[in-house]
Amino acid sequence: MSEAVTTPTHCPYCALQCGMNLRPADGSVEVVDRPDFPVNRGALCGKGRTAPAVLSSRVRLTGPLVRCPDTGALKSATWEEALAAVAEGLRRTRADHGPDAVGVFGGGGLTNEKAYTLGKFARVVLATSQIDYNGRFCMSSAAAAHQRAFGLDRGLPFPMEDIPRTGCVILVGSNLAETMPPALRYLTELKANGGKLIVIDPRRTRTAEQADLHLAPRPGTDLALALGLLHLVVSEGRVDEEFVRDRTEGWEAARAGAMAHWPELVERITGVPVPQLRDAMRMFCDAETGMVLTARGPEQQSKGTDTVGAWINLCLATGRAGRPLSGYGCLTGQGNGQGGREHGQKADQLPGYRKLDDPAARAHVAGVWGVDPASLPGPGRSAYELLDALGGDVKSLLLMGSNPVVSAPRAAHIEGRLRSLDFLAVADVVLSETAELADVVLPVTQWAEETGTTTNLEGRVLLRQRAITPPDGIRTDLEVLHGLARLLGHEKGFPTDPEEVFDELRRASAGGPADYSGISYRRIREENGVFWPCPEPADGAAHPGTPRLFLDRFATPDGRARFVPVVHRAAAEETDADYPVVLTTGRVVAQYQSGAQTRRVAELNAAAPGAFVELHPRLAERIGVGEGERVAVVSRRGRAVAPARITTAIRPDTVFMPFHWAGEGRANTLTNPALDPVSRMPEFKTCAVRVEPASPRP
Ligand SMILES: Nc1nc2c(c(=O)[nH]1)N[C@H]1C(S)=C(S)[C@@H](COP(=O)(O)OP(=O)(O)OC[C@H]3O[C@@H](n4cnc5c(=O)[nH]c(N)nc54)[C@H](O)[C@@H]3O)O[C@H]1N2
Ligand SMILES: Nc1nc2c(c(=O)[nH]1)N[C@H]1C(S)=C(S)[C@@H](COP(=O)(O)OP(=O)(O)OC[C@H]3O[C@@H](n4cnc5c(=O)[nH]c(N)nc54)[C@H](O)[C@@H]3O)O[C@H]1N2
Ligand code: SF4
Ligand SMILES: [Mo]
Repeated sequence: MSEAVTTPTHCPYCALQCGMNLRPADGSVEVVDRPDFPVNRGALCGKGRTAPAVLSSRVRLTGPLVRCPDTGALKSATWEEALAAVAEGLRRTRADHGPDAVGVFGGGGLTNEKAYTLGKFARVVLATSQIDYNGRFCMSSAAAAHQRAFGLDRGLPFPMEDIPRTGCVILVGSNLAETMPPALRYLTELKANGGKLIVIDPRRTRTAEQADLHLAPRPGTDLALALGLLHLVVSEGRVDEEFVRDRTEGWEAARAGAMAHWPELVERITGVPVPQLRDAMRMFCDAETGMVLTARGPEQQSKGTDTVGAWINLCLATGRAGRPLSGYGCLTGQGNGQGGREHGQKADQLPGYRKLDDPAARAHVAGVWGVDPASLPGPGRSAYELLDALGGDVKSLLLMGSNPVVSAPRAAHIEGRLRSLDFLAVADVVLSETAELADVVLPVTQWAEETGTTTNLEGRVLLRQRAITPPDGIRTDLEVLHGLARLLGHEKGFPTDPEEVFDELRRASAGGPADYSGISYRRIREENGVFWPCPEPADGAAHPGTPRLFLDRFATPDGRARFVPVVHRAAAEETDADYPVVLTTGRVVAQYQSGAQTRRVAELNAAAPGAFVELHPRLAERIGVGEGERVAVVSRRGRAVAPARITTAIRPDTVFMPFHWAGEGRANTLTNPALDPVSRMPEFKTCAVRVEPASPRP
C-alpha cells in the first residue's frame, strides 16, 4: 500500500543526481517531475527520463548464473549455489596464493553504503590490499590536485547555484550540454546576468557553442595553455598580490614555471593563437569574480594532476579562490563519483577520506570495525595496474559496478587479463560484456528498488529511496556482501539495511576530512540533501553542513593554499609519421559510460545507435573517406572501425570517438594506458593514431 505513493529520489546515472519522483506503474515505475530539488528543478535528460526501461525483465538479469564446467556456458543457478561458488573461488585463491591474490574492483556508481561495505569487505573479510575502482579513470587527477593545493578534495567548493552569479567561467574540457544537460541552464543564466563564458575544448561542442570565447587546443596541451594564461596574468600586471601574500604559499616557484611559457611558445604547443590567449586572460581578469571548472578533458591525461594544478595556480594568482562566487571546481562524473572516493573502495583509502597509511586513521576505523589495526592491509594497486595484474599475481576478482571490457584503456589487453583469471565474479544489473566473462554472475537490484545515499558533484549528500519491490530472485549488493561475508566466516559486521550501514559509515567518517557524522537519512529527507563536512556537534545543536568551502581558510595545516610549481610536458605518445593523428575520446548525450545500461534502452539507441569517428573535412579528404563511410582508426594497441562523421567542429589534426560501445567500434581498443604519476589516471584523452578507409565488409 505505502508503495503506491510517489517517492522522491534521484537519477541512477550522472553526478548531477537530478531529483525525480517515481510512481509505481504496471509493475514498474514512471518518472514524474520533482521541481523541489534545486540542482535540476525538475529538468531531466533523456537518460534519466528513460531509466525505468532498464528495470524490465526483458533486458536485466533475472537470476544468478554459474559457468558450467562441462559446456563452458553460463547456466541458471540458485543464490545458494552462486554464493557458495563465489566464496569457494575466493577462498581457494587465498589458500593457494595468499590474500593479495584476491582482487576487488568497485564503481563510482555504487551508493556510499555499498562503496563503504565493499571496502570493509576487502580489508576485513578478504584481508586483501588489492582493491580499487573505476573512479580512478574518472576523478583521480582533480582529486589529487585538490589535495595538493587546498588540503581537501570536494568536486565543487560551492553549490551549482553560485555559477550564474560569478563574473566569468572558464570551462575546461567539459561538454556538459551533453554530459549534464540540465546544468546548461546555469551557463545560460550566467550569460543572462552579464557573466562571460570561456570554453576550452578541441571540438566546438554544443557546450562550446554557448561560449563568448572558445579556445580549441590540441588534445593533451592544457597544461601549456594554463601556464601561458598565467604568464600573461603576470606580464600584464594582473596578479592579486594581496591574496597571494595573505592566503597562499609557493608563489615564486609557480611564477617561475609560468614565466618559462611565453605566449608564442604556448601558441606553438597548443595551436591557440596568442590574441585568443590574451582575450581569454583579459576576459577572466576583467570580471570581479571568476571560476575555473574542469572535467575529463584536461584531467584524463598522463599529466592530469599537474594540469589541474596549473588551473588552480591561475585561480590563486588572480585571487579567484577562497572567496564568494569564485573558485576552482571539478565537475565529477558518476552518480556517486564524489562519495565513491571517500569511503574506502580506493586502493589507498579508509572511510571519511582517511589515508590507509595513516596510523591514527587505521586505529579509528579499526575501532569502528572491531578489528586489530595491524590486521588492516596497506595500500594496493591503482585501477589500471590492478586490471593489468589479473592472471599474474592477482588470480581471482570480485567486480561490482564496472564494465572494464568496454571502459578500461587498452581494453583488448585487459579483456585478455580478465579471461586469464582463475576465478571472476561479477555483480551487475545486466549481463555486461564483463559479466559475460564471469564464472559467477550475481544479479542485483537497481536504483528504484533500493535505498542508499549518493554524494553529488557539489558534495551534497542525497538519499535515493526505494520506490518499488525488486523482482524475486534479485538481491541487493549489500545482501550479496552480507551472504559472502557469512560464508567466509564473518557472521557479523555486514548488515543489509542501508540505514544501519550509513550509521556505521557516519561513525567511521567522524573526524575525517569527509565527515558525515552529523548527517542522517532524516536530515537528508528534510533538507533536500546535506553538504559535507557535517560533523556531529558536541553540544547537540545540528551542524548546518558546508555548502561553501575555503572562505576563511583552506584545509591545509596553516590555512593557506599551495601553489604547485609545474611545467609543461608532452603527452606520453606524440604523433609521428606512422601515427600522424591525435585520437581523443568522450561521450554523447544519449549513452552512458560503457553503455551497459543505456544500450538496453530503445529510445536511447535510436538516438545514438553506434560508435563513430568524428573528423575534419580536410582529414577526410586526405584519406579519402566520405560521410558515413567506414574508417579504421589504428593505434599501437589495436584497430577500431566505425562510420565517419565529418564536421568542421573538430581540429583537422584530431579525431574523436565516443567510448560507449563494445566490438569493432570500441574506442578503448586504441587508448593508451600511460598513467599520471600522482593520480594513476590513464591518458584517455590523447594518443597517436593512423586513420584510413576500412576495407569493405566481406
Ligand atoms: N551522456 C553522458 N553523460 C555523462 C556520462 C556519459 O557516459 N554519458 N558520464 C558521466 C561521467 S562518469 C563523467 S566522468 C562525465 C564526463 O563529462 P565530460 O568531461 O563533459 O565528458 P567527455 O565527453 O569525456 O569530455 C569532455 C570534453 O573534453 C574534450 N576534450 C578531449 N580532449 C581534450 C583535451 O585534451 N583538452 C580539453 N580541454 N578538452 C578535451 C572532448 O572533446 C569533450 O567534449 O559525464 C557524466 N555524464
Ligand atoms: N576512452 C575512454 N574511456 C573511458 C572514459 C573516457 O572518457 N574515454 N571515461 C572513463 C570514466 S570517466 C569512467 S567513470 C569509466 C566508467 O566506465 P564503467 O566503469 O565501465 O562504467 P559503467 O558503464 O557505468 O559500468 C557500471 C556497470 O555496473 C552496473 N551497475 C550499475 N549500477 C550498479 C549497482 O548499483 N551495483 C552493481 N553491482 N552494478 C551496477 C552497470 O550495469 C554497468 O555494467 O569509463 C572510463 N573510460
Ligand atoms: S543529467 Fe545526469 S542525473 Fe540528470 S537526468 Fe541526466 S543522467 Fe540523470
Ligand atoms: Mo567518469
